[in-house]
Amino acid sequence: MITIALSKGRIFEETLPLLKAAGIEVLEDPEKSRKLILTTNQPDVRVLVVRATDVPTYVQYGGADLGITGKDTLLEHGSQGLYQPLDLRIAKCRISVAVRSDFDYQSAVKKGSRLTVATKYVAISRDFFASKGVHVDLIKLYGSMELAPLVGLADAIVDLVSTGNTLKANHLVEVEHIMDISSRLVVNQAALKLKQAQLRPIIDAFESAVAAG
Ligand code: PRT
Ligand code: MG
Repeated sequence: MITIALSKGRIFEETLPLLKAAGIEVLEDPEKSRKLILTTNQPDVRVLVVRATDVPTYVQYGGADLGITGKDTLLEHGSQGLYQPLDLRIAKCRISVAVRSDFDYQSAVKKGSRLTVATKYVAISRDFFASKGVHVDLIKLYGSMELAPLVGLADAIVDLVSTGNTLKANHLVEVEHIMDISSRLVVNQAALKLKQAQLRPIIDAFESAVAAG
């Protein structure tokens, strides 16, 4: 049995064509079904529906053999026990620093002010601001980071941006582009050895599908 961990939403949608290229079709719609284990057209391949941030954990501990997860999630989780053979170039976005449009970020940085930064991405933020030599107090949030500067909880946020519409709607502006993000294939290292014969063709099919664009 091959078990693939996926999260609902954009990653699931953008993964379907890659699975199809590997001859795998998911037989149930996770948006409609309450089932957490989905069957596929291949009797020995199943899909687990897990929270996006839990994908690396399932794969690391062997609850799933393969998973697809954002580079953002992977950087926060750490990559112990995970083989990362492919950038799938799906679910693309960037991770940025944003502030209220009336907050002068550049002069705060120049003055050496201590900034309060709200984010779900504590590890990425710590590394980024340390590399710039900016002192920060990090506040961990689990969602809706955009709210924090609006109510005075933080001077800045570190969050994912794709169209920029969410920032705009909340009168926030991007002041730093930390890095580009896309989703990665992650494979359990022990499974890669023990299930080579079944996993290799899937990884190779994904690779060709990504190369074909
Ligand atoms: O939603 P949940 O709390 O369950 O988990 P999650 O938010 O971690 O999962 P999900 O499915 O929302 O995101 C999974 C992955 O998709 C992320 O880890 C990223 O790698 C990737 N991705 C790509 C994005 C976006 N684009 C994106 N735009 N994830 C989130 N967003 C958010 C962004 O933070 C903003 O708040 O979508 C909002 C809209 O963005 P704009 O700029 O288009 O307005
Ligand atoms: Mg989300």
